[in-house]
Amino acid sequence: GPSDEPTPVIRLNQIGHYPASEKVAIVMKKAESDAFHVVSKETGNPVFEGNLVKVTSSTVPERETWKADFSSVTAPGMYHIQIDGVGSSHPIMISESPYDGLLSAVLKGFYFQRASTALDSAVAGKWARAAGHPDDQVYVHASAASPTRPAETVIAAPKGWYDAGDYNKYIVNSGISMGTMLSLYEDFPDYFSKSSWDIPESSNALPDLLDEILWNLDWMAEMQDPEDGGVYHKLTTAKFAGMVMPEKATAKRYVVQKSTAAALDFAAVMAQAARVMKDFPVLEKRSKEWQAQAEAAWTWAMANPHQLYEQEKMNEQHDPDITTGAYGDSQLQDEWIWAACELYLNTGEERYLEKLPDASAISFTVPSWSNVAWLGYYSLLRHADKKTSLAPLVTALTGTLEAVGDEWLTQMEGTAFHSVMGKDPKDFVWGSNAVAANQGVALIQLYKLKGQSAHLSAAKANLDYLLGRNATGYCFVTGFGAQSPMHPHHRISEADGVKEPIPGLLVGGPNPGQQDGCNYPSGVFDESYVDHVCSYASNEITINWNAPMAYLIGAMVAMEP
Ligand code: 9MR
Repeated sequence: GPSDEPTPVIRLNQIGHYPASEKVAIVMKKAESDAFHVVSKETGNPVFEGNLVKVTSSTVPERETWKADFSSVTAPGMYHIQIDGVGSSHPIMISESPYDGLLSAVLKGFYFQRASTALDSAVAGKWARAAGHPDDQVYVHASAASPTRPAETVIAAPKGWYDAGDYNKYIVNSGISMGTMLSLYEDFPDYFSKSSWDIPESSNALPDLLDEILWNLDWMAEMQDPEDGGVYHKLTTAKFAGMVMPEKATAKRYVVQKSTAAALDFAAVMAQAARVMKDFPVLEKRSKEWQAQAEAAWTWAMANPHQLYEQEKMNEQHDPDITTGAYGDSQLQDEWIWAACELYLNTGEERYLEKLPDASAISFTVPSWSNVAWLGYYSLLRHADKKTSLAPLVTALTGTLEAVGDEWLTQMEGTAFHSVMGKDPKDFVWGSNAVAANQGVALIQLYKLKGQSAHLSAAKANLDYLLGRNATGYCFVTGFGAQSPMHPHHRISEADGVKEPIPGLLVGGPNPGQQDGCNYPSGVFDESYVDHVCSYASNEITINWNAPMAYLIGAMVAMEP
């Protein structure tokens, strides 16, 4: 009967926990009793009784929540929480491998974003589709004209991942996505050299993670003008396409203006790719080419340090107007830092270090598409032992990360959902779920450096947040969880005629900016989410949000307790 329906009032990770993990549910409403029970699904018997503890949230004081800590339940199995007068929760899984299916799906999410290819039903199942966007005839936009490539010159730049719910391919946003995915491999090579999740290349000699990265790298490599080393900011149609399948979205595609941000992000990615891939015999030669491309992009950026991508200004000067995503950034210090770190690690050339701040000026910022400094710093820390000349900087980076991690541990206690995400309403930007995931990535970097389990636990708390322990009650990955987005702002999911959205995609999440003007159920910062296709500001999916999610889950699985 209806009384058996789980109550959404009990918020928890809807996917699962390792036996040894901290396990917490947050209850939004309470009856008289403080008691809660964890009940075994198999036997129907209670296995644990605990007390709800009132949470004092500093950010939404008027909202009352209670914490149910059931960490002491460790036996693998299926459970639910039962609270008299409140109801029973969504199912809870405790398992030695709670995230394997989720990880495969989130990584396969990148395969589903592939441009220029048909997806075969043997691999894509009911989400099989025809090929679209061959991108073998892409036009040089007037803003990108050069002596050797005047406007309307035709170039080819096939493959790549679609950025998001739209079909364009943006270098800046591919930058952070690729950096994060390459770091996942670089941090956990033992796990990811063997791990496979059914993509067309699964039976070749390369790890699936690198094959997937190569799909986008092959596109990126074509975005550099071989003549001068400059990199086009994006490959795009003039306007966003309608909500149609890729093969129906056939408007003319352009490469537009070269930008300094694109050149530096490109340089960082190509350098990191060269380093990560060079030891595979089939990639040895291309790794040298990527390194050369990285250096050429750096040289171009040094000669053109202020080529900002300002779309409106560009449209005043050139036709046709380009109105797709801008990824415009006016602060490039962090892009210099990232590219400098990757190139320095590959070459040992001190000139790159001139772009890094003094050790005393290091501060922490959570990575985002417009702020990539710490991608470079993570790489430095990863390889620190090989470069003793970096000692003062490495000490400063480690100390900074430690201070941030410890501050987050304290702040977590004052959040409504027992996660780092929630400590500050300002974290709830467009794509806030990626802020949560990138906080998790930072905590994992810290855990790798210092080995303190509290930092790993805090990373897992943000994963719990993303998988359902949050103010919306949604598990934010399509296809996963008891309450999951069904209507992401994603052209393929909307147009393919399949009821279920493409699985394994992280939606943007709560965003009180509500720039899409859709009808949201709430304006409170962490409730400001709507599962409607209209909502590109809270319910779109992107590669730069999926990448830190893949990293966070991938790290958990690779470091399996
Ligand atoms: O993720 C981007 C977000 O940080 C910006 O505030 C927003 C508006 O400029 O754009 C977002 O990026 C979108 C991009 O421009 C086009 N593809 C979809 C992206 C996610 O909505």
